[in-house]
Amino acid sequence: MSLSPRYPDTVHYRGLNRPTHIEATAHDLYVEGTIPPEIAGTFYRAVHDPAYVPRFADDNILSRDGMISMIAFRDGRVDTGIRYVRTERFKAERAAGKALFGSYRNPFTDDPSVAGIDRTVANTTPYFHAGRLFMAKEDGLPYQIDPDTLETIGRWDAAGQIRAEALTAHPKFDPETGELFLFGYEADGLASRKVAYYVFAPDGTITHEVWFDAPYAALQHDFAITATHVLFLIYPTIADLEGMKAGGPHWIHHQDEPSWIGVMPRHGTADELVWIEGPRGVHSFHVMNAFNEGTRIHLDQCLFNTNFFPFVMEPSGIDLPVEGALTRWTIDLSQPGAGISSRTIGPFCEMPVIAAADVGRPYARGWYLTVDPTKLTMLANGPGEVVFNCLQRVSFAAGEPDGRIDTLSEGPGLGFNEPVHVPSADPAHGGWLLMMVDRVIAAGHIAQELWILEADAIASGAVARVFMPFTTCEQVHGHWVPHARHAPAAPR
Ligand code: V55
Ligand code: FE
Repeated sequence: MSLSPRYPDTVHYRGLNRPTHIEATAHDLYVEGTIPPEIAGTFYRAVHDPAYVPRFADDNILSRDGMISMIAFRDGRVDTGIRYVRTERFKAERAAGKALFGSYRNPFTDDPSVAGIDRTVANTTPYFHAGRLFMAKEDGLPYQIDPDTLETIGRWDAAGQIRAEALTAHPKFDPETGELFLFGYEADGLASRKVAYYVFAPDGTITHEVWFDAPYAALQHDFAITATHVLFLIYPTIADLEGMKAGGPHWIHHQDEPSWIGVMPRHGTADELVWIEGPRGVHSFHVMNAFNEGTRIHLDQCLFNTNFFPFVMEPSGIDLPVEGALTRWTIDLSQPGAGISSRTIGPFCEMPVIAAADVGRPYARGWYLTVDPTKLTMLANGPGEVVFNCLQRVSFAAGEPDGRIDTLSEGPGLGFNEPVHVPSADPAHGGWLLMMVDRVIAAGHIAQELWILEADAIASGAVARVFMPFTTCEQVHGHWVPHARHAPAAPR
């Protein structure tokens, strides 16, 4: 560890990871093609852009300060805006004019002056519930954001009702009840096994709270709901408190430890929670969906043979070729001792997306990003040099993969970000995908376009493209908020 005077020359700060610090708005953007009139709402995006040179040159992308980006559609007009989330951390560093917080999720590397100040950078997912827009990261509580101006309202603990120190950046919304499901891990302190689980009514009031211990202090990035149950997903990327105290990383991946599913009725109690053991060493960041079939529960996820982040593999002493696939795990609530059965249902994938109406239910379609190795671009938009340049759609008939995979693959020179699905009012139409596309226009220079695709005809390409007037850093996750859920303020 050495103090770093300028942005490190690593993949975490190069290419699309080169800091921009842009805060801007632009109205009535230039559009090629025709925007379907039923696309009426706002695509909120989480972007990460470090405001200051990191204290340590080996820091990684997950530490970068969160920005909230919006692309608002109204009457065929498109507006955009982006602002930093004014986290407690951002405000302290802006006042000092330099980074005060140290490495990713290691408070022992911080300047002593910031002890006790909220460490989260709120850089992972925007979400909207009960009239409130949030920006979340799994190491802290979310920050509430004004959905029209993108100004930060502040750290949100539901007026003191949330006692957990952190909440997931992968909220689940039930399409029928309107409930919001959240959990937090390391919920009562650094490297703790405590998990807190909350259910919120459509009006935002907390209706259910459960605390329990996980088998170990795992990186629980995502989780799942079905129509009846909640699934807590434990893969063996485990917090290392002693290593952190020595200035090392938060996470060590344990290739020899089992994975686990904790399954509980949605409104159940800790003594109804059942732990089912799964394969050793595997890891997943993202769930596509989960659903019931009789007493069985299926969980579809982007599963890998290890934690693919190089900054997790290296300190863990893991030197494996990374392999992944869309994988279905099945458990049977009538035979929890039978464990987890696993099978491949699709190719190597990340950033899975489904229609909001399908969450927790049997479903027919999903989308995800992958890599077309014949059209590679070295754009450095993630933890590696290679970008996602391929969008695919899988489909299921009576729950089984139907063998059809649609593909939109572009490049070299183009990179795809996680799309959002926008439903159509026409039940015979599969809706739309909105996807930010990065395009290399000269060495070291990138422009961005928002592509609008027919969700069931992605191979046909964009029906409209919105040319973005400025380039932002990389998007993480996004969220679509239709006008029916938030009536936007009049144009500014
Ligand atoms: C991930 C992303 C995060 C994080 C932990 O994609 C895991 C995985 C952008 O922040 O804090
Ligand atoms: Fe995620």
